[in-house]
Amino acid sequence: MDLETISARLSALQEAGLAAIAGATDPEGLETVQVAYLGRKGELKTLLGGIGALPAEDRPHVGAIGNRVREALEAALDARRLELDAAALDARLAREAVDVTLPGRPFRRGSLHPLIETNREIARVFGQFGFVVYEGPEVETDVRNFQALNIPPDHPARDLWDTLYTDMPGYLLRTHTSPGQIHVMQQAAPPIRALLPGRCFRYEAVDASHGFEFFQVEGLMVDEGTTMADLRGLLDAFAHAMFGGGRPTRFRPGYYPFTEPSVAFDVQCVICDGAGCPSCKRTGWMTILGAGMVHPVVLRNGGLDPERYQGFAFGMGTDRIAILRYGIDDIRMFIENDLRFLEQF
Ligand code: 2NL
Repeated sequence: MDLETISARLSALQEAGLAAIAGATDPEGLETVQVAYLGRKGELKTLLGGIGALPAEDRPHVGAIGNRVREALEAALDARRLELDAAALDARLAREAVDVTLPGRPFRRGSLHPLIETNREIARVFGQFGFVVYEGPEVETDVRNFQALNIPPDHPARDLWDTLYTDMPGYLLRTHTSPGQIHVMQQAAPPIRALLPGRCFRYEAVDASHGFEFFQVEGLMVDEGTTMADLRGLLDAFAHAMFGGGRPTRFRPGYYPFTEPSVAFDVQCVICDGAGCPSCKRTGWMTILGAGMVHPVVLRNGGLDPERYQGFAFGMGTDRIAILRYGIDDIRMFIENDLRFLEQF
């Protein structure tokens, strides 16, 4: 190969290279072009490899041309790389542009379920009297749910048709939150002021006033010298906080195996103010909870000495309290989760 041929090939190579660089449309394509022309096994290296066949005096000349070609290609590569990067940035900015003048997406606020709301309100009121909220398990032992509470084996509540039993012998779904109070008595030392809200289960035929699961809140106080008068004063304060100050209340005799004596606690009907209406079955009173002095046998089962300590306990269905507060007439509403109902609270 002579000087003229190799010079001509070098300038042809430069032109082809410049064209390829201009034709690259992305950074990867540009990289390929760079390797093909300037790489270790690229066209320029290959062409200059033939320099040894030239007469010695021509070699510097060809070397100089070769350098100019490489510099020209490198400059073009750098310029094209800047162009492509700028184009890629523009495209990305256009793609990710945010129109800050668009109105925001409406965001729907949730609300607490009315039963949870009611449980919290009950806990807030008793919290002011020093009652602390505890929670017990929903699966309980037969011992804590029945035996410890002085409910004998032949008691009707233990009928298969009232209690949901598990596959594991001796374990059942709690029918009230009282077994949680047994946990508290066994673990805490008096003075005890415990509040136990929670879901309970009964094997019931479902209708407007019976569900197979329901929420209950139970309270327990144990100390030296606790009396029925303490119970009455506390429940009065509760009734007034929930249903309005000054509303008359009363105790009626009741029966529970775990309290002695036992009472039903009534407030004057909030619908008719005692005049008598269908809601209170014309009695002028509405029963809101059951209560009593903790049975000595139950205290002993809780690990406490009934000669030294006395206690009272009370229990209420959250559903019932919520119905009275919100004027709802079908407790199934609480578990059906129909948003049209729930969104009203
Ligand atoms: C109701 C009545 C009541 C209790 C629950 C209780 C718990 C212990 C000891 C004694 Cl550990 N009593 N709980 C007492 C009286 C009534 O609930 O109608 N609940 C819906």
